[in-house]
Amino acid sequence: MAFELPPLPYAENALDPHISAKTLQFHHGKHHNAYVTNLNNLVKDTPMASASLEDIIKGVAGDAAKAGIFNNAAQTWNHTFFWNSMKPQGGGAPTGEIAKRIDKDFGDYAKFAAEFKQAAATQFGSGWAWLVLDGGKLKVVKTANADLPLAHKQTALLTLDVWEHAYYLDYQNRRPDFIQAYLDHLVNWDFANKNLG
Ligand code: MN3
Repeated sequence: MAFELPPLPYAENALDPHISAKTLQFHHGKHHNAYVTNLNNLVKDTPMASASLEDIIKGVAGDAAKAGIFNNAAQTWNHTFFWNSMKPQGGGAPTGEIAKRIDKDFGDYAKFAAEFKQAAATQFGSGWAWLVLDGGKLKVVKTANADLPLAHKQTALLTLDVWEHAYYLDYQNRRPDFIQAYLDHLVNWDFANKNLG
């Protein structure tokens, strides 16, 4: 069965004004959709067509001859994960187990937020900022282009897309304002808690 574009977990205007309906229409309806379509075309009539997205990503990571499959499979996975990393009226200080783990591994929420902002702002060009679990410890990491924690034996807990298409319609060149809005108004800590397992 072909891979499908999952619906957004909220209405297109639900994250407004921090992320506009217009941005979500393009970002989900055009960009995310194109990765799914490209992936289906690339794996058609191969054993990968019936594999899980995660198995495809792990199977082709680091294989230069399969970079196109990796990029489109990873971007399909990354965007679904990104939509779920946000919710309307989200953001602010964490709750539940993730709050305790952030205090333990970063010192406090403010130190985590500063590290996350730095990673997201300094990812040169296109990429992603992540909160991950790495060997039992929380870490902030950034990845370039389609790269993702799964390719580095890390468990993703939250992500922020810092490709220009994620914020240009709403923030133009002001990536730091987009990062701040994500932290203050959008982060879905329930999703991070669920990903802690
Ligand atoms: Mn994107």
